[in-house]
Amino acid sequence: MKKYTLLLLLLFVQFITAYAQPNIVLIISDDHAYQAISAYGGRLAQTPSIDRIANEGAIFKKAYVANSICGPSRACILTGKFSHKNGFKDNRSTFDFNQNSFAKALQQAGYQTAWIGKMHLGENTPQGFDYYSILPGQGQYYNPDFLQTGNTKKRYEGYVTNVIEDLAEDWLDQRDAQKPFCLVIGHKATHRTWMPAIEDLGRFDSVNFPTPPTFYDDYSSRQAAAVQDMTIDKTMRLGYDLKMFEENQRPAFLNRMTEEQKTAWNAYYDRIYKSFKEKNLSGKALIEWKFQRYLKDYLATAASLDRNIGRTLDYLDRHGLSKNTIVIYMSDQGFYMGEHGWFDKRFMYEPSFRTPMMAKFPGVIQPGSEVNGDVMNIDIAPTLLELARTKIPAEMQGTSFYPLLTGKKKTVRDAMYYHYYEKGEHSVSPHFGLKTGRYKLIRFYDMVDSWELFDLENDPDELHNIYNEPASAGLVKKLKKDLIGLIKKYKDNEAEVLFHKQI
Ligand code: SGN
Ligand code: CA
Repeated sequence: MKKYTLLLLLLFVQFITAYAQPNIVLIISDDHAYQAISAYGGRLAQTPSIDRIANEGAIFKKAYVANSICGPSRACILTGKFSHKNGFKDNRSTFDFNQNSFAKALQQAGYQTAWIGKMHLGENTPQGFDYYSILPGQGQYYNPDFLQTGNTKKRYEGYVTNVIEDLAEDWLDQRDAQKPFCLVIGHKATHRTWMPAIEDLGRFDSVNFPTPPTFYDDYSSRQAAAVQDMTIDKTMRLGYDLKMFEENQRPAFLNRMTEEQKTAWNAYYDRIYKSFKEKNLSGKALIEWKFQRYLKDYLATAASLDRNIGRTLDYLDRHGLSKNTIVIYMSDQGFYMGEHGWFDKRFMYEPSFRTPMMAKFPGVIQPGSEVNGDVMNIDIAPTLLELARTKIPAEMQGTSFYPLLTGKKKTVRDAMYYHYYEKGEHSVSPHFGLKTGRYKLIRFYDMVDSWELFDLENDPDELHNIYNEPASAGLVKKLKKDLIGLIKKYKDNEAEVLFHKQI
């Protein structure tokens, strides 16, 4: 009899574990390019912790964003809606927290929720999070301030990526262990101006990075690419971005550093500056020197990011949480690591439209699997809600990719829609477009008025705009029909008017 009771108890525990709502850890970094992640085959640097998520779970080869810029991307992730529906179209917007979000839906489903780190959604008080500790705006790399639940502001000494992880672990320590949780960790790294932690200064000094094949792109056949302001050559600044300063022109950001941080920082960059001056570079040699310095600093911020993601994974292991927790790692968008001669993002071209993404969830996601179906950042919210076994609000425009995680399906969408709005910094013309498996059709409007069409199979680097070629006429007609179909489906009324506007 005793044996049966024990067996029943065991079955009951198994049943409860299998059906318990899983915990969710969503890690969103800022501007982290898939080219800089070793799990993607990138050879620029090793990212062992991020790769660990891919190895223990799945790597997404075709994850894309609806609007390739910080705040808008996070608003898409949170709401499961495109920018024209969630209202946060560019970084100057302020998010309307009165609308629904995965965080609010999870709270209603019994979750405790927290957002810690960079959020970048404007001035309004966050809703949907039992706890938040967020960087104001872009935040600071050194000794950052945080806005916390209850409208308090607190400064923490240390390097931002470490501090964010510390705060995330503190929250996990203090949470109610009886309830499932959803924790969003928003990292500032690898955002401009790429300030490494003291311990990572010089980490890549002995490495010479290869320039990408499109580094000296001449932008022929692509008007919008020709008028942007985001080249390593002209836009990237020697002082501001690459920290090359005369001793008597030290930058203001040093003022926040402790004496110890300042001394180590100046010792390192003064040495680089001295050797830079001695070289007296110009022309291509100067551009390539800037490229090297850019990558060294960027990848050093990524090294700290990767270490701290390792800390998150270790915490979950140490506390027996890994088994029932889905961990998703993604960036808010992709980034140019010198492709087309650029840094920054915004364009619907692959390096910025695509974003790195991987997820692990033992028992559900097969370790070492590869997801090749297209997914978008607006799909995150419905996916999380399906995982939590709660209702997906009808207004969410994304599609849950849960069947891709379990391997039940290979695709959840045939085509992807994109709309970028911001005008100003970096001079990228607003545009919208569609990507099917093989083709990409883009309509630039406002700063430049043009259409672009790329055959990604024959031209993966998107150098040849074939929109105006007579042989493309039939294809253009078909893709335009698909594009207007998506515009109507997603009710992007502004784009519908622009679509019909004659050039
Ligand atoms: C800042 C950066 C830009 C960057 C935007 C948007 N300039 O304005 O280079 O494109 O953020 O980035 S900086 O001089 O302030 O570094 S986003 O990731 O926040 O969208
Ligand atoms: Ca960003």
